[in-house]
Amino acid sequence: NNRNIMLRAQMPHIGLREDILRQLAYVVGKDPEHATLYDWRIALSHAVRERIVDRWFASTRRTYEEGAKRVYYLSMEFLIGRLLEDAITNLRLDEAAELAFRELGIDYAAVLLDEPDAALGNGGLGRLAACFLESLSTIGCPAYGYGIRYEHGLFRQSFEDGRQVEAPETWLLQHHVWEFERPEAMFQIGFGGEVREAGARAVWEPTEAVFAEAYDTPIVGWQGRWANTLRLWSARAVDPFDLERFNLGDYVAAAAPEALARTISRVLYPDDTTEPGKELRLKQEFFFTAASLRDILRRFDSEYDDIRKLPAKVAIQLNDTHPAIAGPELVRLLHDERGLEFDEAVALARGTLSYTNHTLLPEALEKWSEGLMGRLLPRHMTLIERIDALHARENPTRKAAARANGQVNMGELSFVMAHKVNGVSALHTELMKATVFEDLHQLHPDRIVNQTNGVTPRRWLLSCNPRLSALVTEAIGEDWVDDLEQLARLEPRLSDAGFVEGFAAAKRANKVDLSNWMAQGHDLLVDPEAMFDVQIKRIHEYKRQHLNILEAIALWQEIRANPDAGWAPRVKIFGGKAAPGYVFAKKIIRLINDVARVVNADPVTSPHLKVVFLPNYNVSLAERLIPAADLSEQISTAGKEASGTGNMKFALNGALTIGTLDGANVEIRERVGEENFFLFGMTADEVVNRRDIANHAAKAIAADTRLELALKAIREGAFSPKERDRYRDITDNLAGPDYFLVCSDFADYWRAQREADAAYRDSAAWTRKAALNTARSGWFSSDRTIRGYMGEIWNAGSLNP
Ligand code: 26Y
Repeated sequence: NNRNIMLRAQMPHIGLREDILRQLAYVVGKDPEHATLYDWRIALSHAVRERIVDRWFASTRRTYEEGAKRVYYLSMEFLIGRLLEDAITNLRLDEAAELAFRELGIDYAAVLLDEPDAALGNGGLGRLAACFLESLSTIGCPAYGYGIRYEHGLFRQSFEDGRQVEAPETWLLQHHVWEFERPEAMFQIGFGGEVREAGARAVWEPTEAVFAEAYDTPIVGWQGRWANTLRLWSARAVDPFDLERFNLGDYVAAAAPEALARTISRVLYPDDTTEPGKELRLKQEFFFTAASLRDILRRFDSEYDDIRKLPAKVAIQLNDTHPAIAGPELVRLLHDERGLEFDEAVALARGTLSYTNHTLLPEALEKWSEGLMGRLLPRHMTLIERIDALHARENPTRKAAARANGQVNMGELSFVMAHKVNGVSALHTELMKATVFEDLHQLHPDRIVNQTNGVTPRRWLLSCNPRLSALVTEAIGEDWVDDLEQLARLEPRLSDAGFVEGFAAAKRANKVDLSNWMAQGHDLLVDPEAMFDVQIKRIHEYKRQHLNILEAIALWQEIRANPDAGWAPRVKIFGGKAAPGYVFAKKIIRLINDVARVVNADPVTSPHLKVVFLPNYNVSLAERLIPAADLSEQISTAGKEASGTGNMKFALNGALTIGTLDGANVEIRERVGEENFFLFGMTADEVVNRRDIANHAAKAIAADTRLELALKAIREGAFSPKERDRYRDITDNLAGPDYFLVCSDFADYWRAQREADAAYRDSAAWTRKAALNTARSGWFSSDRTIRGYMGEIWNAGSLNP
């Protein structure tokens, strides 16, 4: 048996088919004749999971043996998507699995597609956390992700009459194969109550409590060399059942305690910018942060007996301010519960904690009212005050404080409690220093560092784009998979006609696949020869999907006026969800759908222009769209997109970017070369100045007939004939305040789009530019990002053999 385990570790494909059949029988309880796709998927998943577990144990053992520092990534969101294909890719089981299912006469691709996405995140921040987990395992850095096991992830989106309709997401209805329940890892988390002073210390006596129960998912890195753990917390009642009530016949009330407790981990907040200010959200934040810290200290105690070693052995990364309560909570654990002096407790906490900022948008910076926080976390309120006082003593010139004007500013708190604070792109980091954290940066000039985001090449090239991956591997070998800068070696191959043709053929085949999928699933006929122009991301005014659709309208009008001008055919593809309460964003969705209906039905323009909004954009849809994209829309108002990570995925897969100088676009353009990037729009500085110009939007409209006509068409009901003023909010906003400067950037966007058209007509030159994007995107691997955090923030090492 030991020999079998060893063999399997070295050659995981051995016996895969037999194992699938064994799992099907003994775990799923089906024979092959009666197995559904679901049954096959569960059987395959178990067969794959078995092959991870031994490595997982081995990784943990190594970490203990070496006394290595551990990294803890605390995040409210982990947007992992499907897990099965990722595990199969990283264990290099893809060929074996394909073969096994061919022999079994089962459609392997369909088995993979049967898995629901784990959508435990909203967008960029959550997806970044997922890429980081995978890179941490690939690098072999001992690490844990800590988050919440939401029963319902991000809502499912459909369209009714062009409008977004939300339905609950139910990924846990089916058996979730990847998690291990850990009833033994259970902590009681309190809320509310009183604080009793006991000498210099205090004792917090909460009135309300829930259990946090752990569920572990192994995350295996490239080639299975290492596996880390994602530990998600689920809430359950301390006293789950009211027997007395039950015996009295009140069955609903009897079950109430359990239902109430479970609401804490019931659902992911679907908002990614407007701070909800809801008690339940604050409860979620404290719930998972407090449980994680208790778990971290328990593990630390099992190995070390001197708490002063904490910063040397533990690094805790706060993914935005959502777990910021970790600062005061860790101080409470060290000071109140372990008896350290307050100042020392703060110093140890600060040495352990670091904080990533993901946004400068004022509405997304978390602030909690003192009233709410004081009621829910009375001890933490006092500790925050003392942290402020201590910081003010250390820095007499400090202007602001975390606790001010009846609110707790979680950004200020996180900054003060962290030894490093990082931005997620070079531009964003500089803007942090100059704006939100200006004061604190002056006091602590070494604290803010930059770690430009990255994406995992395993998911975002190797597995989502097998055609391009095969071509790359054929050209330069497969070392690129965990050393992405190797892609630079493709550049000399650009003089090789065979390679360039192969590149074009891969893109073309990906586009044919996507066209077929759209024809089957969505009844949409598009020409794979056309340029696939893709904007996929959350719907937001600052991301400016409305700029894109305005350009589509203007283009439609211009083609109608002049159908024979030799237009480069285009398919504009949109995808993305709006926060359910974000009325303006939902209007943008409806406008795009209305425009699509009118434009796609126009026989004059339809050979040249199609507009498509695909519903329910998620990680899996991104994996389908990105490999088939020609043009990547990264058109946010400069200064507003902290980094972007979709922009990197597109460039890596050989799409050209049309974009502003915002977030990581700046760094992408520097690397891929300005001649391979369609730049437009104002810079972040120009944006700020432009807003000071009176009637800036009206002036831009008056200066641009195309823009004027496009807005006029919307206003006159060209896309909503039965309800002419349906888009009044949008047209009024754009003609008036236009805070995101859609109008002011329109003319230059139009110019850049026409340059893209011209470039696309020269298909050989286009392919060359596309291939250069791939060859020069190696730096955007999340492996590079994680190495940056390890060296400059965590002081942590790798244990990979
Ligand atoms: C407080 C709550 C309402 C909230 C919840 C989620 C606030 C923000 C978020 C999510 C923010 C987010 O996804 N930010 C994105 O992070 C990416 C990773 O760093 C960046 O690439 C992207 O520019 C940024 O918008």
